[in-house]
Amino acid sequence: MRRALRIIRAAVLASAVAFSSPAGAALIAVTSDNTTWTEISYPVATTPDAPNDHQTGIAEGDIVGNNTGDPAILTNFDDNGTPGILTDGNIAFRVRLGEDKPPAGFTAFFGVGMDANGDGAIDLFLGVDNNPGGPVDQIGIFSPGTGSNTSPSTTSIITTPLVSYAETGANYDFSPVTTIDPLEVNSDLDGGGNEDVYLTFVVPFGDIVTELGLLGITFDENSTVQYVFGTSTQTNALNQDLGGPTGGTTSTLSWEQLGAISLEYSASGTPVPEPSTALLLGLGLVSLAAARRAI
Ligand SMILES: [Ca+2]
Ligand SMILES: [Ca+2]
Ligand SMILES: [Ca+2]
Ligand SMILES: [Ca+2]
Repeated sequence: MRRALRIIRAAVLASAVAFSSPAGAALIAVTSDNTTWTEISYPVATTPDAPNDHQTGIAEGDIVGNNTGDPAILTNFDDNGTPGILTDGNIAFRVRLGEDKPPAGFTAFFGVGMDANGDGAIDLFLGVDNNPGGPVDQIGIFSPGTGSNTSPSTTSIITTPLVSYAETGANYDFSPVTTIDPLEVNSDLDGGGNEDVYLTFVVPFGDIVTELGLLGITFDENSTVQYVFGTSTQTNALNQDLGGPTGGTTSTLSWEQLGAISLEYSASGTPVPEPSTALLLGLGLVSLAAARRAI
């Protein structure tokens, strides 16, 4: 089975290379300011992440941000200039962290868990693995472990990426917030005395589509996804800080119960509207009718 999957993966990747877009297609500029990015929000309209709730005492792993001008997590998408093709282009994420602790540069793991089929379980992780214990600093697409991956306590990450990318000035950036966000309100949200920083990375979207396809999930830029974000001092779990809740990195609550999974977005970054009141009312009447029938 595993060998068959490898063969399928190789074949799909080969075809992806064969049909890849010409060089020079528009890319997301990793230092572009926040005004061109989409802020990721949570169902509970609280601070996207509290300062000083990280588990390790290292503010470089403390996700910080608010809803009043200093966003914690943002996304961006470019469609490769091919609006008719929904599986190419690039997707990017940006997270705000409490400081750049010496040595200069990001020296931890930042993971973006994707629930790409709405069942509450993380299907893939995208991430920046700059953990000193790792083989090399890299961006990657990672597989979750064999647990249910529905809560912090059931989630793990296979440390060897399915696909990896060398970090370059085109797909990776780690910059002080005042150089990234012209609308900056407070540049030190954790109050630690050091300017906050934005970590930004880009992943080729087609590779995500391919990996989800191997899991049996059909996905394109219009597909709905929810995200879990976290930092870690080891690549195999998000042990440092989670976007959303205060603490909770070892919680047995589901991602949703914990408030650690985002609202729904299309992969291209458009918020998916909540079901309308009329629809909810309709569903309520249907269930009421069903309940009456059951009595
Ligand atoms: Ca935090
Ligand atoms: Ca550092
Ligand atoms: Ca899922
Ligand atoms: Ca700070």
